[in-house]
Amino acid sequence: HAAEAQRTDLMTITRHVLNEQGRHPESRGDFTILLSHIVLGCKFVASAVNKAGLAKLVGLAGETNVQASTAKHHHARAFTITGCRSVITDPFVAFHLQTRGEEQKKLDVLSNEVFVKALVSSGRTCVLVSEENEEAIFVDPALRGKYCVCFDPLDGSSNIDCGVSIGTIFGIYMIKDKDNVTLGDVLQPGTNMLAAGYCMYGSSCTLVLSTGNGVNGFTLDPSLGEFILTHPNIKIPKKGKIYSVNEGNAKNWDAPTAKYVEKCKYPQDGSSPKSLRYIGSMVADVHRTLLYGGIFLYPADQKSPNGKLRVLYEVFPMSFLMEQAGGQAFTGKHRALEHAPAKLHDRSPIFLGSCDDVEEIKALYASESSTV
Ligand code: P6P
Repeated sequence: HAAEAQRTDLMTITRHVLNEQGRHPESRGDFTILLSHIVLGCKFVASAVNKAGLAKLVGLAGETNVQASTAKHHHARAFTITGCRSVITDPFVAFHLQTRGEEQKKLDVLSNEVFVKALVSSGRTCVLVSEENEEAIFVDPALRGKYCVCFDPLDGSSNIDCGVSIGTIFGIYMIKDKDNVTLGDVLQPGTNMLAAGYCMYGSSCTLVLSTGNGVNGFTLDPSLGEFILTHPNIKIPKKGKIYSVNEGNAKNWDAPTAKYVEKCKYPQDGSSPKSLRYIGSMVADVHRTLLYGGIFLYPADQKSPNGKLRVLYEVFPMSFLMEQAGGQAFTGKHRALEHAPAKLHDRSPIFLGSCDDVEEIKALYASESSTV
């Protein structure tokens, strides 16, 4: 009977968050409404990604037309969205409007538009930061809510054409005064984040989320169109057997990173070498690290002194999740979440994963700075 009861007791992501919000008596359901719009965006992208091969949506924006030579991605100018609710009430309508007649949009641009419209139409956001938009998006005052969402709508999109898993990454903050929101409200340390998550579009569609009370994983059941709790209370193993880094950058690494990777390959304590697993899509590499343990590194190097990954919508959300799952996240100088970005698309080096593994690289950086 227990198994039967379990099978019919569908713990959807919405129900799970409602339960968690129950712990905050003052909450009026705003967060749950915001999350339901993020979930809708993820369902849309999952469906578009699955259809991509058929609908010729594959590939990046601007790849074929003339401006591609100047900018790989369309960076829309700053814009305020007005009256969004009246125009597009549902991302699916948006999608069909866009594909009917118009030149089909590419997945990265399409995903961004769907998330922006879904977040604005939720009426719970006042400022958005997207990897796809050069400037922050300040929502029309009539539609404003108290949250800021920083997101990468389709991270790893360069992998679309070969079918490697890609994903959406997001972080959520509360804004003190939504009617006077400024860029300063967005450029805050990751320690102020309320919630973070990612949705991985792979062999299955998995949404991993933390609202500050542990990490839970949900898998999309396409027959229901619902994300069902499949990975309750994820905890990353204390130590792992995998290191994940782009070894192609080894020539440019600084000494502590080089020493650490050397230790992974030629351990001096008689332990067996770690395995190297590197997919090149952050969501996929981080998801494997979270479930199997180990360490993911995107270090600084001479080519990119601040590393490659972006603070607001790659480093912060993934660092938040790692800490909530009992792991660590380090920039080479300090705890990743304590960094305060100066600009919207700032980058930061990142070492995240199992507690003991990150501890080792922290010790190497500490000893280097003490000898300098
Ligand atoms: P590299 C994908 O383009 C991305 O932004 C992340 O998803 C991924 O972790 C990283 O870049 C891969 O970078 O330089 O190793 O190809």
